[in-house]
Amino acid sequence: MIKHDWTLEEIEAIYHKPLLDLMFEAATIHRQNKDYAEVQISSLLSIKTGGCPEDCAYCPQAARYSTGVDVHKLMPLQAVVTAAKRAKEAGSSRLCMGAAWREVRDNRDFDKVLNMVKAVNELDMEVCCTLGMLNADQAQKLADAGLYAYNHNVDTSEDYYSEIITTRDYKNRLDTINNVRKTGMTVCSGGIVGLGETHKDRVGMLKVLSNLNPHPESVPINALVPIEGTPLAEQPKVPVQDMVRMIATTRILMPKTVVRLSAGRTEMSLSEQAMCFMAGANSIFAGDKLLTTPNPDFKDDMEMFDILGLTPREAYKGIDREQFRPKETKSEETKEVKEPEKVKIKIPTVSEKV
Ligand code: SAM
Ligand code: DTB
Ligand code: SF4
Repeated sequence: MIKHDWTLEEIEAIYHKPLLDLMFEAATIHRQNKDYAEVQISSLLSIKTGGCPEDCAYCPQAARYSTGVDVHKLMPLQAVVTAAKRAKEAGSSRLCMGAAWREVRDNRDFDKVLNMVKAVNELDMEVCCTLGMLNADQAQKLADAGLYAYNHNVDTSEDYYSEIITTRDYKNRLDTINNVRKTGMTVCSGGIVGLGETHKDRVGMLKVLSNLNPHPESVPINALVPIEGTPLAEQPKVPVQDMVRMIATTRILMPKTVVRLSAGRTEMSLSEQAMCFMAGANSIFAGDKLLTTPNPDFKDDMEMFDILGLTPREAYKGIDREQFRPKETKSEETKEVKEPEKVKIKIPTVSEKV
């Protein structure tokens, strides 16, 4: 049963079950609702890195922390296409392009991103972007370019949010998610475990996500990657059982959603990741880099898939591909210029002239 009115008490009761009962329940629901052996694989590409004006306490790309991240401006289209082809050949069905922006602006960089979306779509990959806040018009332009998913994480509970980010508020995040939803694109929204939040905050975050109607099609659960130079550099490693609890609870609350075991896999053994798949995870980021930090390489992940009997899901499986083709919109430069209406000039008669 799909529910959108989960209460904190109901979610807490699930989240705090004995771990093996929780895993068993999540695995059962997973098997009832999904082909549990099929795992969706996305690759990340940072198309604009670092120099971000925001103060997200976890982020290596915030300009105000000195993290040593390699700052670069927007990548050229050709380099994006090359990276996308490489990801597709390695086995990814989706490319997620990330930009260290607070929000999208209506400028030439945004036009370039729209062209990147079209170009990657034409490779028959699912295309995702994570570019910060969007207004309704910008969301529609991305949808028209053929974007399949937009990632915008709520990150944590509303109560804990201001401890982590002060340069925008929770409502801003929900407004962007709403703008994405209205276009027909799919929503990817999740959060981070290990920011110093309480169990109640984690439950609170899952309440927000599971009360969205419809549920996000994809929910990434990230373990904090602690970055030197950020305020959260000294956070302890997230225990694997906490990731399992979050993934299993997400699976139970949102049975049909793709639950993504996201950042933090380099710190996990194969058996720890197996527990996460058992608890209902059915997606990963693959490729040796997330946005700026390391990730297991494809070869190791494919070996893991072999051992666990998992298979990659093909792009657009069970989805109306035509709905996500770029629309035939004309760019500003190529729009037909309408002939100006002829102005009728009345030529004065000789008698009028005098
Ligand atoms: N600037 C855009 C934004 O904030 O929406 C898009 C890029 S941002 C890097 C995308 C997401 O990456 C963040 O919302 C956060 O959930 C995740 N993230 C960033 N740094 C992380 C870290 N050190 N550990 C885990 N997740 C992280
Ligand atoms: C998400 O939830 N996790 C990804 C993706 N969405 C954009 C990003 C993880 C970033 C980890 C830190 C880094 O590599 O910079
Ligand atoms: Fe900027 Fe996004 Fe990093 Fe926040 S998470 S500092 S908005 S790049």
